[in-house]
Amino acid sequence: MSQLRCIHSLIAVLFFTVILIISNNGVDAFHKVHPHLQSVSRISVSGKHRTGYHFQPPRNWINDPNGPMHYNGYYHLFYQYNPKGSVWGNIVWAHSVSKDLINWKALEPAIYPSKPFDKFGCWSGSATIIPGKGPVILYTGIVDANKTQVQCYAVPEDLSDPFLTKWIKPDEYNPIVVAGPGVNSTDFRDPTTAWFKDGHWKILVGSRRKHRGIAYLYRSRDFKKWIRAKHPIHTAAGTGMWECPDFYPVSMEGTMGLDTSVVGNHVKHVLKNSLDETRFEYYTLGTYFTNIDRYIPDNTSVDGWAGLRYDYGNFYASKSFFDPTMNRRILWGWANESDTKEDDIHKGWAGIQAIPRTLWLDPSGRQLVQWPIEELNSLRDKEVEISNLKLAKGDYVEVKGITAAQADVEVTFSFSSLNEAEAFDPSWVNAEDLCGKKGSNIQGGVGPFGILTLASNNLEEYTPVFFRIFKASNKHVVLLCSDARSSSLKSELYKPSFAGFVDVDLSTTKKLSLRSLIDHSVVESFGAGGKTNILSRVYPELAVADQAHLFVFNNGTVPIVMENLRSWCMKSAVIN
Ligand code: DQQ
Repeated sequence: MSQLRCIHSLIAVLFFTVILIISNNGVDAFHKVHPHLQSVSRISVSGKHRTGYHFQPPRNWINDPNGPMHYNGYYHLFYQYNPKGSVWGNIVWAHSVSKDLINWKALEPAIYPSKPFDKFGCWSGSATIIPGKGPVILYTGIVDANKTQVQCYAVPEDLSDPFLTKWIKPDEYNPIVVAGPGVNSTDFRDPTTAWFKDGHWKILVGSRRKHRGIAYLYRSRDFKKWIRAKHPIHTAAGTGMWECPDFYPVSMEGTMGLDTSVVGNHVKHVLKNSLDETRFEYYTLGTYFTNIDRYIPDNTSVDGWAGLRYDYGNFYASKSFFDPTMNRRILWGWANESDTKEDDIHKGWAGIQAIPRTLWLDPSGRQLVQWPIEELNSLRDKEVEISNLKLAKGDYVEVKGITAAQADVEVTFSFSSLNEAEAFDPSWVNAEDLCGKKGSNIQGGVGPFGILTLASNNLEEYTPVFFRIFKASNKHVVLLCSDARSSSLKSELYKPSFAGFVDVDLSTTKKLSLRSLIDHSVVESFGAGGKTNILSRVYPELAVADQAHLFVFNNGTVPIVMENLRSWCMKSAVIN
């Protein structure tokens, strides 16, 4: 009997391990740790796949954007950085400043291990600007080799320095928060930007209890003494460790962003968490009940692994901030790698940041919408425009005259009828699986149609970004794919068939738009005006530099009209 129980437990353990491995997005939970490689630095850095206008430092490993903010005329981007090598490790807060969020000047690291409470690492966190006083950074300090985590604060040494180059960690009150009884001290990190309500500053800290994701709430009157609230602001079963929580209001009308402290009937709140177990993020929209300091997601928001994502591709540990100069909320995300650690060591760098995106609530109230910040347009150079091009079944048309490896493409497609749309099987709940089944070469009814980015001369390599429309019992289902499977001749890369469903009503308009920011090893796409977005990191062997091409295509039986395509060669940003 006991033997049987033993076998059952073994099977159960095996089953859950397999589920975890499968669901783990092809990467290990937490950052892959390779102690012997952490301080291996290359003398030369490979430029082959380096980006022209996506943020990346001259060399080495980067991950999460930290505490972005605008202060006294400058945008500040801090980010997790390994100064000694191109795998994760030796983490400091690197620091760059910018006037326009596109061109960046690097400064010395703002925060690095220097105190007993952060001797083993300075991990992610956020900035808060205290009215009349200036910015404060909250970050996670790693205290010991067991990775015990505490929350710490740092302030600028000299507020009159426009770059805020040096940051100090006052001994008084640091660390400001330690995991109390019942809190998992090795999964307790990434404090949010604080908001102010009823005489208190409030922050969230990500954590977990067993497999339940948790956002603990802390309150403070003076930003120094912090007390944990009786209840977390929110938790969700089965989601694992919540990294980099982000919590902020969005206006129920219009596209303007709001300061993090705004509450009221005219706003909804967003809670985003980065899931350590899947390395994907999800967010919910809901109501923040300030009287009890609880957040309750709307019943239209799935609160779990299958929830809404900012981005259905390589996009993680994101963080938003309110930009008062243009009254907008801006989202930054880390675009993690798809190549191998051997490649990262060889090329001397790993990781980039996505293009900052403005974000607002869709009029439906069911989801957010994102769009690249308008400053990006300043890099647009030579333009090619094509209008009213009919794409019959099997047509592939090259868009000539642009630098296809470094471009910005905006295109609108229309279709006269949806009658021939393929039937949708309700069991197709996973968009990525569906895209894997119905790739760009599999003929459909309405679609697949879209663009082939980073395509080599004879189409040995290409990253297709395309729509496919299905007919369900009472509506049409739109799928957006960014399929990396054919992106490179190299086999050992992570090449998923990234995809997301697009919540659009095709009964009123028979059009779909797509924008793709192509940048050597990145294809960052925005479907239907930013409703469904997918960033793919790809490493073509042949489709590089001037050997890369761009096509539009249709592989559905219904002819598609490409109403308009505008494509720009993109200048490189100045990032040092
Ligand atoms: N990266 C940081 C952590 C965070 C994780 C460490 C997310 O603070 O939880 O580099 O990528």
